[in-house]
Amino acid sequence: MDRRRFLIHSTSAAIGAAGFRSCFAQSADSSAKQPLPEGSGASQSEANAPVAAELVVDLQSPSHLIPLTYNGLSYELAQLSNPNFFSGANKELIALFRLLSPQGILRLGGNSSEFCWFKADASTLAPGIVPAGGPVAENWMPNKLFQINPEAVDRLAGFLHASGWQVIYGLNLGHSSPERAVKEAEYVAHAVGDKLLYFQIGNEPDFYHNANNKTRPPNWSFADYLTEWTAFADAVTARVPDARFGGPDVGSSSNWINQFLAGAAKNLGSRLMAVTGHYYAEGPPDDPKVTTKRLLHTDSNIAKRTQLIAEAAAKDHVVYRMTEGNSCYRGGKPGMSDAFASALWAGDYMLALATAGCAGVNLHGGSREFLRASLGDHMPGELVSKAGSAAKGGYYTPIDGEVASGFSARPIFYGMFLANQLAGGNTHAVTLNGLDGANVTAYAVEKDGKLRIAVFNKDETRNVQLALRGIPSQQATVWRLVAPALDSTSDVTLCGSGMSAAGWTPSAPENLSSAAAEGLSLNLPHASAALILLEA
Ligand code: BDP
Repeated sequence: MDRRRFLIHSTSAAIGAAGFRSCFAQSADSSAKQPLPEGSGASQSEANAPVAAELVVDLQSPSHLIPLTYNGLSYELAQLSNPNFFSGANKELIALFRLLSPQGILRLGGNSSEFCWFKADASTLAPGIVPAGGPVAENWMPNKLFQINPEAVDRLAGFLHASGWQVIYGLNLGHSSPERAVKEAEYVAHAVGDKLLYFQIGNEPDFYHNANNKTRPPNWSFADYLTEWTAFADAVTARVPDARFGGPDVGSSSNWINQFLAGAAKNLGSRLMAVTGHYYAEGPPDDPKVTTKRLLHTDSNIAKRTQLIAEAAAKDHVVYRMTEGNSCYRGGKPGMSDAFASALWAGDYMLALATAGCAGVNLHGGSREFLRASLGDHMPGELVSKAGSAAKGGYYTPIDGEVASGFSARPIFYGMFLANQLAGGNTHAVTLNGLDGANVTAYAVEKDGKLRIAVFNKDETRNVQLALRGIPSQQATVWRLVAPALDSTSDVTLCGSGMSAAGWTPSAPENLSSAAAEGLSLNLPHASAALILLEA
């Protein structure tokens, strides 16, 4: 457990909570193996009396808008070394992006962005890179360069126009120069136009001085970083006056975010659009302490810390965005990151951050080739993969596949989709009473004049019966998110249907109604989620 719980100040609390969780002592995978009934549904409820609890929506609570651009994906920048991937011709990938969000944000960065170089013209040569010293096993950064051609950026523009998404484009700070960054930025700004949200410069610079990263010497500090970063940003601005920026894209340090806010906001003024950081809930996958049970136990510090940062950012007229993260760093853990558990985690996590004032979340994924390369050609999840279950992509990727074989939606995609149903709505505070320790969370928004409530029962065994209070309506439609088991890697459905590049149609909406005196009540089986769409 060496790094990357987002927001360093919460690390001790997180470790404390892990200690508490260790009373569930078990091997890395066992928590996910208990089979649940088909659809986690009614027959199980009979065997397992539900916890009678209350969900109260406070319609008078302070409220803020969850932006329509909240939902996002993050990919390695090296993905552009294959110009056929992000291309207007990649219809299946475009269809899945559009399904996930009509207005999402694609962030291109990751470790590989520090090893990408843009071949602006025939005379541009590859940068000389000194390979990280020491044994390969201790180097967790790429050990090769990735060439990006102008053609790949042109095709990226086609992809963005076809999907409706915007891009956060990651420029190489680790092994590049302001001159190279300027040429790349000029080309990207021209080709991508208004689909460019902003540039980021460098990936997880707070890790640069680490022994398994070695992008900078051990004594390299935030002050050194800000000087380098500002030189890049100013050089880009001199040639691309409309360029906007986000940063510092830290791996874990909230101190760096605060210092960046103070330094960069002062230097850049309105050229700075966002402060950014990463969050991996657990890792690495070969650590036996990394379990589904831990993943599903919400770390309340994350929302609190996010709120503090979002509030500080707002004072400087910028937003806070979580630009890269997932359930488990170092490529994810099979049976967890690629399974239904990750759908419940992602939906809950995204809405917890949205409620805390975060402007958006980009969950990381992409081709296995580039995720593996981003980690110095390691993929430790393979060590704990069950025989015959070798994942075709990175274990945590929301969209699996390649241009040649086609693309499919992983379970986590469904959780992201569910969370996105609250985007464009104004938040309302929700209180859950009488849960008796059951692991349930809920979020509400008012969208187009109607209430929408997302409820996650992340408990592995306990069903709940939720009486809905503070709600003006006696009629609702319910979409359920279910799968055979927490470790199911297929057969996930939302409202009775699976999702694919061919689309998604809600085929099993449930009606919820009540006599006026009783009010609405929802039964929510363990290991499932639901979206409640109030009629008025
Ligand atoms: C992040 C890197 C990304 C990796 C990811 C991981 O930015 O390139 O793929 O970790 O560990 O820190 O899975």
